Amino acid sequence: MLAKESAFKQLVFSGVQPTGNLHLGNYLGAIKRFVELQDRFDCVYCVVDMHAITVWQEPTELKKTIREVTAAFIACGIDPKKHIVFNQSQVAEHAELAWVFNCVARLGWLNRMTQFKEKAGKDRENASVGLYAYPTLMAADILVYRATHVPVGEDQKQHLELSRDIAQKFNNDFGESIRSHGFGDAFFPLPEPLITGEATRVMSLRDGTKKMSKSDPSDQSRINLTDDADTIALKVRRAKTDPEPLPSEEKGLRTRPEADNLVGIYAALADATRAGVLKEYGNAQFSTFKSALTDLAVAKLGPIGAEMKRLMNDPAAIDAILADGSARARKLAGGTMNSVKDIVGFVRS
Ligand code: AQP
Repeated sequence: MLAKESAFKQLVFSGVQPTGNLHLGNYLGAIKRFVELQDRFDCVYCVVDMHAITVWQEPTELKKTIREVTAAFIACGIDPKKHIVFNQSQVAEHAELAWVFNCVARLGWLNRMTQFKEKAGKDRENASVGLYAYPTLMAADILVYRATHVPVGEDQKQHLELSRDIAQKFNNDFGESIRSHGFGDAFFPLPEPLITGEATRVMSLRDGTKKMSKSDPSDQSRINLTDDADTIALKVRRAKTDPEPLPSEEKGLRTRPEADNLVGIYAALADATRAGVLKEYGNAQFSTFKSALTDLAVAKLGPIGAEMKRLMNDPAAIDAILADGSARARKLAGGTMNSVKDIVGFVRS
């Protein structure tokens, strides 16, 4: 029988790709949640640059976006002294454990991953091997810290389930070795996804059935964390809606994806619920609601964007945060990797 998950020290891990255009979805679905979890858990937050290169990244641009995501973490309120903030490529153990997991995960499991299908599109033969193996690297990111909780947006749920399958199979396949090395019945925890709140899947402002995404060619589809007040106001004003006023109850949003999205965004920004927002704005015209949403978004995002810009003016200070976080992450990851090598049967000096 597997050890209970509570047998593991509680630890939060999550990552964001430095692929440009950090947006409201990344903030509400992930980074805002990272900030909230800091009081209850030890946290490890990673700029996953090795994931980013699974699709082409311009090298000079990549350096800039790694620093930009780091600046966003700090500007949103993550404390890099109390917790660990670093970039993935500075901790080689992520890649090392990913290789072991490539040998644990099954082709059939990876073939089911919808993100690969969506990102590779019709030209699958031309996709990188890295894009295909993305989920095993993600499992390694989490499990190299033996993290127990992973805050992510809804789109990452399937990858998290795969991470749990990999952890479980490793624990089963190497069960005897795990026990003989004194690790009890399970070496890896089964990491829990934390997908909660009103904005686990923020949708495009141009199409309420499509996820808000960094790679959408239309900048009007998303609110970027660095957008100024005028740009936010324009994007909210132009956001697609339907002709009806807002419903007074949540069930009235079910068949209205654009209305549901805007109410969800408002609720998440205000730390409220959709029902609470509709209490105030039920039966309001979109013009009234959009103007309130603009004020709220500018009030919440304005200071973050300004702080990001200030931090980005001092890249050496950002690099120092990443160097310090990487050194601390390496210690934790190195310990796990030594144990994994012993469990798998590698000889090490
Ligand atoms: N629209 C979203 N709503 C809620 N959460 C979201 N996340 C992303 N989009 C939304 C969450 O943000 C975290 C970091 O995402 P990522 O940078 O690792 O990768 P991503 O999911 O590929 O981001 P994009 O914006 O969706 O990029 P593209 O355009 O490449 O598809 C994750 O926790 C994610 O769930």
